[in-house]
Amino acid sequence: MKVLIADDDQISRMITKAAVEQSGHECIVAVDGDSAWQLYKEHSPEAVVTDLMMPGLNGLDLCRAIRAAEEDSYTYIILVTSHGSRKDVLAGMEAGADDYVTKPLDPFSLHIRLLAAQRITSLHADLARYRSALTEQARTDPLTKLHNRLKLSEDLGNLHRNDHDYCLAMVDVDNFKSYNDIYGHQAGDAALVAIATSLAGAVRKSDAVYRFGGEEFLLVLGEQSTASAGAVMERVRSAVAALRIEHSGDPDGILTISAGVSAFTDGHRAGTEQLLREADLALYAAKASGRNRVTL
Ligand code: GH3
Ligand code: MG
Ligand code: MG
Ligand code: MG
Repeated sequence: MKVLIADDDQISRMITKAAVEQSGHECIVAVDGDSAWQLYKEHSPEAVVTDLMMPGLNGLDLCRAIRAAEEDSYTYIILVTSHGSRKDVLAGMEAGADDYVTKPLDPFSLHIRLLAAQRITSLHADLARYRSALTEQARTDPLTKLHNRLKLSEDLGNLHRNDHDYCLAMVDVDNFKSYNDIYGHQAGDAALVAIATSLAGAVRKSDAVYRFGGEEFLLVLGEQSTASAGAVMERVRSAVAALRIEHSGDPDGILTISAGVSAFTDGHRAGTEQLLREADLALYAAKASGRNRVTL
């Protein structure tokens, strides 16, 4: 572990440092509470061994500052108290410390506490990884691996909050019901994956592609105008057609998509629901006028 030591007394500092190193850990040493806080932010140590009484930021302040700053990580905090008085220990634990040792420091006492620290911090690291994997999974469509609607509503919320211009493109696969009927559901699934990959590959890194529903996708494009979003979508449409996935039930003989575009720009700042409706209406027009096309 990376262990931060905070003590204003030079002798105590050296004793603590020797004990921590003897336990096989890496040391970062601070001469008071303020520099301990700076070093904490700089190095994110797994454990902190801190004196209670220090000028400036004291041990209790340091505990509170660390606990307030923690998000996904957990820092195991061990207080070094000269008195070992119940009152000091209670205040320390209430401020966020996990354990304490008394001065004069017994290296063995510190060693066994650092073993506990290691176990607790690695458990917290596992939990943080698990939590972030779940967060990711909850926002991913399992078939296509695209973002799902939960992620879409979060992203649209952020775009609106930041007042950024963007365009929406609602995409629907043409005659897909008959594709399933002719080629089977499994082939249908494989075609959806191929189309999803093609959509994601045809837009810029800053644009985002979501699976909106069964064979419907939504693209969020960081475009300034409907016209330029239309040009992007025309490229996307031809990229899907270029896959040349055979579909005998389609007039073109291949799987194609239709798309409808709406825009959140200076002239038009409608709400999310309204923009989705507008993109859907444009999509409906694309379908009605013959499919395999983009409508603004
Ligand atoms: P249109 O050109 O008007 O969009 O015709 P369509 O046949 O694509 O439209 P419709 O909405 O009637 O059919 C959509 C079909 O998409 C119905 C459903 O079986 C299929 N579908 C939806 N989700 C999935 C999926 O996850 N896998 C597969 N294989 N098919 C799906
Ligand atoms: Mg002191
Ligand atoms: Mg549909
Ligand atoms: Mg369809």
